[in-house]
Amino acid sequence: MAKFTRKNAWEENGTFDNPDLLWYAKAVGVMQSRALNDENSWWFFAAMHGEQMGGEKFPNWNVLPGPPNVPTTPLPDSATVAKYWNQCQHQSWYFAPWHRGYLIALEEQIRQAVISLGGPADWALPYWNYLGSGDQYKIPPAFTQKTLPDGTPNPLYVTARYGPKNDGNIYVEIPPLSEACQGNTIYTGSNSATSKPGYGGPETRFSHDGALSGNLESNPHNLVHVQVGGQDGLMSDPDSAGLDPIFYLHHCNIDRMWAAWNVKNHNPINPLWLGGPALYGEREFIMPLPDNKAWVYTPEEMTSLAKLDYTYDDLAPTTAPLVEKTLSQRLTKLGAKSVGTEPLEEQNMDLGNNSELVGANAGQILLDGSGAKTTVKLESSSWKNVPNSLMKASSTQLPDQVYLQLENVKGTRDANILSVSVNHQLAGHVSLFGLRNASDKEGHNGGTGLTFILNITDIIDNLFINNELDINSLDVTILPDNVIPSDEKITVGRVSIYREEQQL
Ligand SMILES: [Cu+2]
Repeated sequence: MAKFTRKNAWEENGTFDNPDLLWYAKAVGVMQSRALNDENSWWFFAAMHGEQMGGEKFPNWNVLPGPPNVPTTPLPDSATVAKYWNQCQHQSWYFAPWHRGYLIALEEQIRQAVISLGGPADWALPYWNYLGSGDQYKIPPAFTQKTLPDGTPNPLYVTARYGPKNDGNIYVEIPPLSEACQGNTIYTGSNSATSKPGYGGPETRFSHDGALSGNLESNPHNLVHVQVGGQDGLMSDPDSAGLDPIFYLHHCNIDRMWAAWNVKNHNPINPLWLGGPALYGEREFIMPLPDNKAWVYTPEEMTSLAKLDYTYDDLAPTTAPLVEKTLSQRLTKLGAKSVGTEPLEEQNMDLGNNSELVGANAGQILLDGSGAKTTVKLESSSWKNVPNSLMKASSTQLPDQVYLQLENVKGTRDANILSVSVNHQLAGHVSLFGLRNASDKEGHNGGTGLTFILNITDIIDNLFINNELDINSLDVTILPDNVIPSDEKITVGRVSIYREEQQL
């Protein structure tokens, strides 16, 4: 039996009748009463995820609207900052294990504060299962009350949390949010530029920001950040997200999804993943604990919940109905053996590295308020393989998978979601969480921006079946969910199409 069990935050309807939430609120208040340079403070923990103090850069914490009223002094000494701050791992295969350690450290801080207030010694961090049934797509109500039941200010209440429509209604939209990533079978695809990132993300070194998110990180993780935060909300940028108390319940659910995925699927056995960036001589993963000790951990040490002495009240595999896709229905009729209960798209999302570029648009496009349209010219000698393979699709011959790639997407604000369509059919939604850092020339990856990969095989198959598949080109439309402010520029470096042969 694990010592600690993390439970659903929507118990008792997500109100302060749920003792996990009431004690969390009080303990967050204790951490918030500590100074910025105290390693046990709320502010220090948020800065370990990320911060961009000073200079012109957002969020420049002193300009954030309160509450919480975020201190910007006194700063810790520079050695402490270098050791702890700006540590979070994104667009990386270290995303899941780094955040698991981060949650454990925060949970321990909160638990000690709970105990100091006379609360239960087995308090554990609750999770927000936004993909669950009923009202769970909404933020638990305890986070939107201005006061606690005793009338004092509610530390879980945050001003800069605006929601998907920027109107202060906080919920997630399903779709585009989905748990389709749970159907992936491979943690990390190969790490060539055109490879699929897999469930857990591409192989990287220490990656405070990067180009390509793994599927768990893309959806639901990145979408939830931007939908909860809205335009310039704390959750919409990794350098302010840790200031919002809902952050940790969101990540607790991501951690739970990883644990549920591990019931059937394996983590990498690559020593470079197991050992973490410290193996390359880069920064180690390190957290302060309440007794003023530092805790250093590796991804390998994050792979067993039993060893970490906690569990979840629910680790059941996904129960949501999977979206039936035309192509998989077609193949099921044909008796293709690999088409089971998982959608074909997700099964193949992490396969192979035999992809071939079949076309690209003319080059960089600028998104204005109404988005952008572009035409991808197809190279007929390689593209003709796609309709050929769709025509011949059978139980022994799976058709080519077709991927659309948005390369080097750059901009200055993370708070947007792009809807991408091919020939007027929706291909998917991508969240720009991480965009600002990924576009920063002085940033970790030199400002090359974010890259997104969408599987568009079903769209191509629909066009093919309806005799509408143009052999020369595809039209791609990119629409922002939120209006792009006039002082902001979002650019897409290139739009390209790849095909990938399938082997049975
Ligand atoms: Cu996050």
